[in-house]
Amino acid sequence: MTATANNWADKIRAGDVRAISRAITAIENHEPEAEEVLRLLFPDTGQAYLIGVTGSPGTGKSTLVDRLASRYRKQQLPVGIVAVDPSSPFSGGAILGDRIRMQGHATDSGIFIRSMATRGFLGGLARTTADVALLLDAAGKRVILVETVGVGQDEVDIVKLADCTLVVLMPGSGDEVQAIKAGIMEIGDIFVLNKADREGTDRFEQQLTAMLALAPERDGWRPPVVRTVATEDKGTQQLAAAIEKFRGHFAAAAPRNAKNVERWKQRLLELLQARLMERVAGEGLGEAALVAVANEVAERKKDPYSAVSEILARVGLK
Ligand SMILES: Nc1nc2c(ncn2[C@@H]2O[C@H](COP(=O)(O)OP(=O)(O)OP(=O)(O)O)[C@@H](O)[C@H]2O)c(=O)[nH]1
Ligand SMILES: [Mg+2]
Repeated sequence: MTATANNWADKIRAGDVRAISRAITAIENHEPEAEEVLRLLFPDTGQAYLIGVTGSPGTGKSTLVDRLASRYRKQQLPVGIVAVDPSSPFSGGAILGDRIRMQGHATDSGIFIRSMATRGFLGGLARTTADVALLLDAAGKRVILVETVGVGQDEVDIVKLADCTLVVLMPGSGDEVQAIKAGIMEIGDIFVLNKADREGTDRFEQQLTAMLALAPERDGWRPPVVRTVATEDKGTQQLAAAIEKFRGHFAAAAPRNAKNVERWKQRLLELLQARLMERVAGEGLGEAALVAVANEVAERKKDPYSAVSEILARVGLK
């Protein structure tokens, strides 16, 4: 380990905002230094509670995150917020809006806010988010809120990292219960019915509750529905209480360990895959070379099994 990495890690542990920001950029760009720093910091992780917040665009996720963050700050808990927007390659309007809304926290050093909009060129936004969460954990954040727009597999993978996942819904505007993607329903530990000031809230809640009643309990937990009006800070106390209840429900060592082991198993597989792909790419098998091989296979000039064996042989694996 280099002195620079050690120094950098020390600053992160101390919560130095610039050191944290630089490390996140390094993680996003897959710089080798990022891994070095993460390795040093890993023993300091495992303290933070990670809350995933997902839902369709505009349902009020950022407003809710902002409200929850304020609550945790009142309890003196250091908070990290990561807003992931996989749909836009650059920081888009929505994220800028988030920044402005979260200005209320701008002078509070106990809160760290970062938006991530870019996919690393080697893919793996979920992996990047997981590493950023570890970093914030090592930096002393005790609650980490990760906001992501729940549409694709990437987002589902991101919330899989979370200790507790909130699915944010709102009445009306086509967000009808029937239209909600099954994948999103399955990942919710708590369902937040935000914009409960709107018409159709009662009917929506009835439908949602009926639908959730059909789903099997998970380890004795039945996901509750919590009504909120985030803009007026209504129901957010009940939401924080529901999160605490969920946390308590899974606080017993055995299920928590099982969940952790399962999560690390998945992450190890992802890392292995990523590492392997990086090595393969390093051996000159980039996109173009891969297409060339795929062409040969498509034209039946080569079988796919031999093709993969040849690729593995290039990186010294049989
Ligand atoms: N009426 C009403 N409006 C709300 C409520 N919560 C949020 N809003 C408004 O809904 C709009 C979207 O809120 P955001 O918090 O940005 O929603 P979001 O889910 O983070 O949006 P994206 O990140 O773009 O997907 C804003 O104009 C909010 O002021 C609510 O409870 N009631
Ligand atoms: Mg948002």
